[in-house]
Amino acid sequence: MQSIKLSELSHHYDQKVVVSGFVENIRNLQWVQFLVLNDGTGKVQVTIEKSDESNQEMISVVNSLTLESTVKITGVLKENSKVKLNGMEIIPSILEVTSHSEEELPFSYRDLTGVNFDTRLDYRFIDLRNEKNSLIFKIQSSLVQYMREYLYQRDFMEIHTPKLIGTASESGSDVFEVKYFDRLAYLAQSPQFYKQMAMSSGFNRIFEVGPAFRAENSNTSRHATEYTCFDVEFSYIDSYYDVMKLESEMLTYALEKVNHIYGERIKDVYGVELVVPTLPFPVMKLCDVYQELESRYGYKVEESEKDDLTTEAEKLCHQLSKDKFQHEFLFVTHYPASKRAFYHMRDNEGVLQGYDLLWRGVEITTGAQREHRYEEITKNAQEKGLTKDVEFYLQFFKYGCPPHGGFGLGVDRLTMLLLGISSIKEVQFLFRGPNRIEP
Ligand code: AMO
Repeated sequence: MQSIKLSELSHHYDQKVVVSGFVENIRNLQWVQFLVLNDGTGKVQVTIEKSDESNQEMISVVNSLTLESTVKITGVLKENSKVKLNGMEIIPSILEVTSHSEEELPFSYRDLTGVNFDTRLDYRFIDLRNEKNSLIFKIQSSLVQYMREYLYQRDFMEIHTPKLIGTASESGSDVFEVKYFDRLAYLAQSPQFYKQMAMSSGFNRIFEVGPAFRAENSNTSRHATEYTCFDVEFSYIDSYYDVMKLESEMLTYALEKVNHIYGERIKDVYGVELVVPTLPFPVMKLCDVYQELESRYGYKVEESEKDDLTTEAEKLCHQLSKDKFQHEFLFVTHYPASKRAFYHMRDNEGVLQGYDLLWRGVEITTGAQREHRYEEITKNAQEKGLTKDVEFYLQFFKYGCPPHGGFGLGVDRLTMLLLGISSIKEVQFLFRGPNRIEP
């Protein structure tokens, strides 16, 4: 018999059941032994009467059983209003210890207050047994599922591009080198070039959810050296407004679904209200953002810093967006072309056809219409001093390539903001940063 999920036990009263899980609690009393089993979906009490002759073998097993061992139990499920845990218990006939846990855990994962954060990361597999921590990944999985679902419904196809590449994909400085037989290779910073290649392959609408590697030696709350990027690219667009529209609709769709399933729990467990955004998301030009930050909140920066959002300006954008638009998201456009990637399209006046999307004061996305005309993209690459490295990429535009655009959305940052968690380290399954590459 297969183990059934503890969350579904209530359909099986007075039936023989097989259940498996971690031993969360053991009470060894004079006349009876109680175990609490936890399988990640729920918990159940197992009751072993000591007076029953046929239980003697099980009783001796429980006598030496340690917390956090895993067991498989066959028994009958009984309703019992005296049992505090869901008013039910299992009366077992077979108890099998499937793994033995050491007596002492490195820390108690049920109450993490005061536990050193690095110790938690060293023993992340134990840290993730904490319900609040494992819930992060259930919610993240649901969020990504619904973003995928939105795209599948619109004829997008998921592709998988290589992460071992011959040349740097974004900027040369932040790239990890790896020894590749007798030459060097690099870890992909983004699937940028390949998702555009898919457009010139006639794929029309693609996305990819995969790792991106950044050799940024910065210890901030929102940077990791490896993170998960949700990348989208699609053809036959008229402008970058089509890209912003698709992204905002996708996010709204997914957040609405997540709210339906997890909204209450997010509020209870993380103390954060999930506000399903309204469409369309507000849009502001970069120069207007700075102007309003100054006039509304007295925030001033040097002219030379105004070609991008400072971290402080990003944070203030949360307030600005709420005050001005009653919205948590904000698209920022009209960045100076000189500061952005060469593959972003510029219009006839040189205005960059790209954007950043901020949520709750943090950048979660860069997106753009791409330059798809061979002569133009070659000129842009030359202006940035890129030629040899991007030669293979420029070829993609030589034999016909539809106008297209897309975006890259950081899944880790999105999760962090959704749950109001202040550090990216908490929302990565295993954080990767300048000082951490293990376990
Ligand atoms: P960009 O470099 O802005 O754009 O990255 C896209 C998004 O990825 C997330 N992100 C990060 N998350 C965690 N740690 C990091 N070190 C990190 N760096 C970036 C952010 C960011 O907005 N090719 C373009 C996308 C495109 O135009 O389609 C790109 O990679 O959420």
